[in-house]
Amino acid sequence: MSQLQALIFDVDGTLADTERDGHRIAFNRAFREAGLDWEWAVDLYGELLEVAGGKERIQHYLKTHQADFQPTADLNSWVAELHRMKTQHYQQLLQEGIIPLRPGVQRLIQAARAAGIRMAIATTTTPENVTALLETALAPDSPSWFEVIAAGDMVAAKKPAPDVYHYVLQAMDLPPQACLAIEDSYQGLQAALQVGIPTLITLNDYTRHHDFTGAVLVLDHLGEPDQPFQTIAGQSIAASHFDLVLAQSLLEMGAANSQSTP
Ligand code: XBP
Ligand code: MG
Repeated sequence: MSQLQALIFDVDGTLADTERDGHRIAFNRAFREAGLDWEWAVDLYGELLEVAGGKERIQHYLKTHQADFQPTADLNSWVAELHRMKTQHYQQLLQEGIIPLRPGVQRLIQAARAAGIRMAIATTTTPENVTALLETALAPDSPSWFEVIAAGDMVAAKKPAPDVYHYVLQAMDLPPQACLAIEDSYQGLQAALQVGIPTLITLNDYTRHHDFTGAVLVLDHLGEPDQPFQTIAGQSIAASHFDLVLAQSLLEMGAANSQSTP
C-alpha cells in the first residue's frame, strides 16, 4: 500500500482563481502599455488557455488571431519583452491582494505542514508569480513551506508535457505513487498522469468542460467544514472537506485503478 508522502500543487486555477481576474487583466494591461489594441475578453481568454504558459499563449494568439502582425524585433525577444511587462502588471495585481486562495487550500496546506507531509509546486507560470501569490494570499514565509517550486521555463516543455512533474519527483526523490497531484485542468492532469501521479481535480469556471478521464476524483473545490465540496466525478464521498485521510484513500484508489488497468 502506498503511503502518502507528498502533495504536489498546481497554482493557477488550483490554489487560486488567478486566470480571469489576474493573468488576463495583466496581459491586457501589457498590450496597452505596448501600444497594441488587443483585448483578451473573458471568453476568448478561455479559448487561449488551451495553451499553457504566457509566452506560448501570446505566440498562439499571434498565429490564430493576428496573422498579419509584424513585430518590431525578433519574434521571440519581442514576445519575451511583452511578457516581462505582463509579469510586472500581474505582480502589481497580486500586491493589491485581490486574488484569494480557493476554499480549503489554506486548511489543507496547514494540515500537511502539521502532519509532516512534504509539499511541492508544479506550475507553468513564472516563478516570481508563485512566490508573490503565496506571500500575499497564504503567508509571507509560505514559499519556504514548499520543498520544490518547479515553475515556468525551469523545464523545457510546459504542461501538458510531463516535464514539470518529472522535475519535482526527481528533486524530491519520490516515486509517483507516494504523491498526490492537485490540478484544475486537462493540461495539468495529462502532465501528472504521464508521470503516473494519482491526481485530484478541483475544477473551475474555465475548466468545467474539460475531459478529466484518469483523475482519481473530480471535485468543485477542496471544501471547508461549512462550505462542502461537491463530487463531480469519481467515487461519491461522504465528507464536507478534503483532508489528509481522504488524500491517503485516493492514493489507495489510484493504486487499485492502475492494477485493474490491463
Ligand atoms: C498556468 C498557465 C500560465 C498562466 C500565465 O497553467 O497556463 O500560463 O496563465 O502565467 P497551469 P505566465 O495552471 O496548468 O500551470 O504568463 O507567467 O506564463
Ligand atoms: Mg492550473
